[in-house]
Formats: sequence, C-alpha cells, structure tokens
Amino acid sequence: MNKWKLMHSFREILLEEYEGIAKITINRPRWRNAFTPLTTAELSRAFSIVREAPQIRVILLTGAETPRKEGESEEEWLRRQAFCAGGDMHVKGRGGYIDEQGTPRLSVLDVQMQIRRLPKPVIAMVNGFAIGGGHVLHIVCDLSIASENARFGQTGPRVGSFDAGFGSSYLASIVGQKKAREIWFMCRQYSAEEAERMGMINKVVPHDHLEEECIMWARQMMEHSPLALRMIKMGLNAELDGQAGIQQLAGDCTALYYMLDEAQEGGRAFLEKRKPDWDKFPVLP
Ligand code: S0N
Repeated sequence: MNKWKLMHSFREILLEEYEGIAKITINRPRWRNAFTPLTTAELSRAFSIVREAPQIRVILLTGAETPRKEGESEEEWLRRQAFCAGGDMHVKGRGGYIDEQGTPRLSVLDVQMQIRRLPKPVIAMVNGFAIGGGHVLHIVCDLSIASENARFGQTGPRVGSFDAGFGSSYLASIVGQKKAREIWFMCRQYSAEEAERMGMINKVVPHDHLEEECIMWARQMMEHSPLALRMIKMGLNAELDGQAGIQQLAGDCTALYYMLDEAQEGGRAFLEKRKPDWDKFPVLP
C-alpha cells in the first residue's frame, strides 16, 4: 500500500507527504527526469508549499522510476533509473530552456536558492543518474543518500552548458578544487561508491532500501530541535552565499530575537509612550 498522501497536483512532478516528511519527485522518467521550465516552476511551487506547511519537517527530493520492461534483468532496469539528467535538451534554446510561452529561462537557479534557503533539511534521495543540472540539484541539498546503482557527473562542457555557480563552487568546497575541476573538465561518470569516497554523498544503500533509509534519517532529524537545525543550516551556508547568506542567517537571528521579551519591550514602550526599560535584560558575558 502507498503510504504517501498527495499534497498538491502537478504535471511534471509529484508532491506527497507522510508523517511530517514531504517527498518531491521529478516525474519525467521517459527522459531520465530531465527538467523543463515547467518542471522547475513546479519544483519552485512545491518548495514554497513545503516551506509554508507547519507539519512538514524534512523534505526528500527524488526522481520517478521507469517500469521494468518485459524480460529485462533487474541489473539493466536499475541501470536505467534516474534522479535527474539535468536540463531537457529538447527545449534548450538560445538564452535558456524555452517555456510553453516561448520565453527562455534558467529557472533551476531559483530552485537551487530555494533549497539552500529552506529552513528545513532537504535530503536528495538519489535513485539513479544524477547528471548535469541534476547533479547540481543533489549537491545543493543538505544531505544526499544514494542507491548502489546511482551515477554522478557533470556533462556541461560536452553538451554546451555549465553551472559555474553552486554547481562548481559548492562542489569544490565539498570535494576540493582539484576534484571539482576534474569532474567538470573531464565530464566523467562516477559510481555511488566513488561519490561517497569523495564526500559528495552521505551514504550508499541497496536500491530497495533507499526510501526506508531516507525516512530513517528524516525521522532522526525530526527528533532534534527544528530551530537548531535551521540555524546550523544557515550558518553552514553563510560564507559561501556571501552577503545573501549573511542576510539569511541574520534574518533568522532577528526572528529569534523577536521571540524574546527584550524585543517585545522596545515595541511595547513605543506604543505606551514611555522609555523602554532595558535594565530588565542583563547583558550576559
Ligand atoms: C543520463 C544519461 C547518462 C543516461 O544514459 P542512458 O541510460 O544511456 O539513457 P539515454 O538513452 O541517453 O536516455 C534515455 C532517453 O532520455 C533522453 N534524455 C536523457 N537526458 C536528457 C536530457 N537532459 N534532455 C533531454 N532528453 C534526455 C534521451 O535522449 C533518451 O531519449 P530517447 O529514448 O528518445 O533517445 C544520458 O541520458 C545523458 O547523458 N543525458 C544527458 C545529460 C545532460 O547532458 N544533461 C544536460 C546538462 N546540462 C544541464 O543540465 C544544464 C545546466 C543547468 O541546468 C543550468 C546551469 C547553470 C545555469 C542555469 C542552468 C539551467 O539550465 O537552468
């Protein structure tokens, strides 16, 4: 029985929930879950929905699986599975990926920023190929858990694209400058085992244990303080995200400050037309 409950209907993705965990699935298995502008627009909407949903504490991002063909071995079926194969080449035009109205877009960049700014942990559940922009998507997630059949790599310089943003700089901060240059300059594919050795993913498990493993990690995080996880995420992001990262971290500090009596005193004093009494709030050493 499917335990996942639909949260919202989309055309190219699925958004489901189960006991405080949301699962977002890129649902274009015919094209190895390559994303179009509609896919990225729907991903953006889904990440907004889960951000606003108070019952959701952790998000899984994954790719839909293709059905097994008649007579196909399990090995061959597993080899065909994909997390995401990047931007859909069928709609790649000048200036970006062409949407249904004819406008070129690079909107996967917005999705990357949304994942980094989401105040909840996001786990990439990498069930197959994570290639090109699909590889970058798992990189920007907080954690990556992969099945043994997963394959990782960048293809940009071979197919006429690149991601010199998080796809390069954050990758380098994970695997080191030399390895990041190898990944991009050579356009090779790496096994899940190699990706784990590089520190690019957190764990490798057999394919039929992948979802169970991700749910276990999500549940363990859900035993911990959501605010503590949020502040750690933003602290870890801040340096690489520059002023925007500092703004996010500072904004979260402001939200925390607003929860204190000290912050309430300032506003209350203004409305009551009196001087605030800051002496009630000692400055700790
Ligand atoms: C994933 C690969 C390795 C799988 O190989 P395999 O198993 O041999 O399958 P195929 O026969 O190749 O594929 C099955 C069918 O799926 C289609 N397909 C696969 N990937 C794509 C794709 N990306 N776009 C469109 N179709 C795709 C195949 O064509 C095939 O169809 P049929 O059956 O009709 O022949 C292998 O498929 C592979 O290498 N795929 C291409 C990977 C790739 O190069 N992706 C694009 C890389 N570039 C980006 O992602 C853009 C970067 C980006 O997103 C970005 C960066 C910075 C700023 C903005 C952006 C932005 O774009 O917004």
